[in-house]
Amino acid sequence: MFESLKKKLSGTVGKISDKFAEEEIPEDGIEEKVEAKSEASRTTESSVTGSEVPSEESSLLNEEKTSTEEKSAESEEKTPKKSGLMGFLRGKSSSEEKDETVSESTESQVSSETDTSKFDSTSSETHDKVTEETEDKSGILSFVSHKTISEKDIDDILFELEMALLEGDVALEVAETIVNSVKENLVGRKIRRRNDVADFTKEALKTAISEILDVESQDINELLGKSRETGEPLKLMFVGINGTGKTTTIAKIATHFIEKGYTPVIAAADTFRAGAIEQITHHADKIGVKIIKHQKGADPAAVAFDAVAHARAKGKEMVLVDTAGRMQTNTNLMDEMKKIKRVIKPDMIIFVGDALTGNDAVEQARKFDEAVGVNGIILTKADADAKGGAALSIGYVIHKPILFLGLGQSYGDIMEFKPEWMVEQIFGE
Ligand SMILES: Nc1nc2c(ncn2[C@@H]2O[C@H](COP(=O)(O)OP(=O)(O)OP(=O)(O)O)[C@@H](O)[C@H]2O)c(=O)[nH]1
Ligand SMILES: [Mg+2]
Repeated sequence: MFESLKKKLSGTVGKISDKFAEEEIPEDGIEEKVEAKSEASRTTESSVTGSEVPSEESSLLNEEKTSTEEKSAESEEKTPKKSGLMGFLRGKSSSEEKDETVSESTESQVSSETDTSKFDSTSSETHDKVTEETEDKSGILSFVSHKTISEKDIDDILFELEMALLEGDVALEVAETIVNSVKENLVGRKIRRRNDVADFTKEALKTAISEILDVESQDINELLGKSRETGEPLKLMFVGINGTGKTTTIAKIATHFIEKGYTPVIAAADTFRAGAIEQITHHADKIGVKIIKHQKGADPAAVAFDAVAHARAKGKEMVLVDTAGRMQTNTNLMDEMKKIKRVIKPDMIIFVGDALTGNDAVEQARKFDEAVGVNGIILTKADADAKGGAALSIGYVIHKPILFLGLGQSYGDIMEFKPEWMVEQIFGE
């Protein structure tokens, strides 16, 4: 499930990582560097206190640093292109402006610290920053070892991601939101270890997708608990175009809640399509649920009304209303749905969409929402859905939660949808 979406996102992590792999960022971060130079550092520290004369190694190191900085400063004057580690610090984009003050004073520290005796500067501002850097990254060498991610670094890759998401049937507004969120999250972040890039990117994508999936949801279990207390059945009306899986889903939902100890009743309110009443009767018989039906061509609202009356009379907690997916015209279909809604006043109107139809499912959801108001979504055929576009987009676009996913053709093939679960599917190992 969602394999293709997973691949696209991990591809982006890879591409952004590769982009920075050419940069001179230490593989294991500054700790390793500090360790390698520990002798030099120790000597440097001693020299700060003035108790020892700096060793040859330490002076050598300082010389190296001075010449690197000079080169960088020179190259910066000639060309804005970033060069070397100091180039990273100097190559500021607009988004790096926020770090500008720190970077600049850090650089000036580097220059002044080339004479290690000046390390313990009397300038309290400089001293604070050095201390901060030193405590934070355990070594004065550390502040030449990072690069700040700029918009320019990732723009092309994120554009590619946006295109890939669109190809994967992710809705335009969702693809844009993801890309903007990732950009906002990454730009300005400092890379200190090579692995940081992959970790940051993965986290940024995860955050973006979690936010997209975070739609406030009504808990059917809670509503059912209330129904049991009040004796008023919970009325769920299932809508969607033909063939998306409404009838099968009703049988699955009934099975799901029977297992939780509730007693549903089904209303065969698709009186339009030939064979629809027989189809749902067959399911109801198989799972042992009472079905209320009239003859073909009868008024669907009247069937739904009778089912509610039956549930009230018999103390059943839920009414599941099957509806038609096609009428003579689409206007007729929506009018029919509005009429059922007026007559039984459902607690929830649940849109059933076929995950495999991607953006079409999203557009259908939008239309039903505009016509009758949708409270929740069930996406069917998720078992065969590699793209994940509809699952990712549909809730965000109509601001309604996905309640369940259909995962096959058997009655047990349904699961409650949890955003965390989808995030895990996409980013888990
Ligand atoms: N693989 C898979 N197939 C499903 C799923 N849900 C439904 N189907 C299949 O989709 C087809 C259509 O399902 P129905 O339940 O008849 O769809 P409907 O929305 O009631 O269709 P109409 O009555 O024509 O409006 C059937 O063959 C189902 O078995 C699912 O989650 N996974
Ligand atoms: Mg049907």
